[in-house]
Amino acid sequence: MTTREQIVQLFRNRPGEYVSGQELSRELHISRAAIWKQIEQLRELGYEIEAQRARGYRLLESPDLLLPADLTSDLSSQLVGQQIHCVASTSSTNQLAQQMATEGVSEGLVVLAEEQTAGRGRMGRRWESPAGVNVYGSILLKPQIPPYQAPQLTFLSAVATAEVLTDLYAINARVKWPNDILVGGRKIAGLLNELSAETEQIHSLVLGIGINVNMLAEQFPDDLRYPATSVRIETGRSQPRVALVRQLLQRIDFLYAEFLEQGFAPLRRRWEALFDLLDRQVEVDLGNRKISGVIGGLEADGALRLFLPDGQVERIVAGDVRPIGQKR
Ligand code: BT5
Repeated sequence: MTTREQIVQLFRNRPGEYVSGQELSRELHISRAAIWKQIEQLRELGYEIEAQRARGYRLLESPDLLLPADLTSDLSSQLVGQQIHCVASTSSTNQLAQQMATEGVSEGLVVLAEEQTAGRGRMGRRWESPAGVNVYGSILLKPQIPPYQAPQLTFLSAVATAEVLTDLYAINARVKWPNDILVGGRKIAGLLNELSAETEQIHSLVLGIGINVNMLAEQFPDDLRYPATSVRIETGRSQPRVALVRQLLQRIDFLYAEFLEQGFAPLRRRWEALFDLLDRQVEVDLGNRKISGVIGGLEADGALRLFLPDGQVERIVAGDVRPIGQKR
């Protein structure tokens, strides 16, 4: 934690109370003049801090910055977010989390950035990551499961994101196979899970989550593959990111524990409940050919089960799925 974050943490531990300059200086082992300088810097960042000569400092208002001290206060999770690393800017939080994993960081690490300069989508695509408005985060997991089961965990971040968006903002977030989160057919979040494993053992699984929170329509480029939206566009007002991230981490923590205890079944049920195309007639574009059939849900390895007209079952591992006809 930086000195600034430690100061914020001290304020957070005593909500609404004055903390004297003397106490801050004693706790942080720096001079009172240095404390004053730090307070000034916090004010520049948008913290509203009252100073009273006889009583000390009091935190009145915090800006919507993603800082570990803010995120961990009131965070009720066992594993996810026990360590949070926040940076102003990085190429990609997934890349940073992977790098930290090779340096031996524990499972549950969360990496967050205010901005990504090379945000990654799938298959070499780009994720638009302007500064200060959205959530760009990566969660490091090291599950003790055989690598072939790892794809099951890729549905965890989708379920967590869609459930939390729906709970917090009363917007109807739905999942699109394999891994998009849509509201009214518009993409509000994208997920990129990256696995590092050998045949027998998983080294790390990084769950990358990008959520459009306060992004405005004019901030989206024109050439997106799907129409896009943000929480702000859907709810009509800007939303604090700290509460969203806290809920998200708690949700992932819960779902991960549930997965480790009970396996894929509960997660699969949750995902299927968020999926509009279950039991629907669809057409799947496989790149070289198109097939149609009825979606029968998720297979244990994350493939989509498709019932073909001749009664055969086809497993879809990659492709574009589009509904045709009415729900049966
Ligand atoms: C994804 O890829 O949807 C995965 C995005 C994952 C982003 C997170 S942010 C934190 C972590 N660190 C990273 O570096 N990445 C993860 P894909 O399905 O390939 O979608 C990418 C496509 O979505 C692009 O080609 C654009 O057309 C479109 N797109 C790009 N940025 C967008 C945005 N902010 N909102 C909506 N659509 C976007």
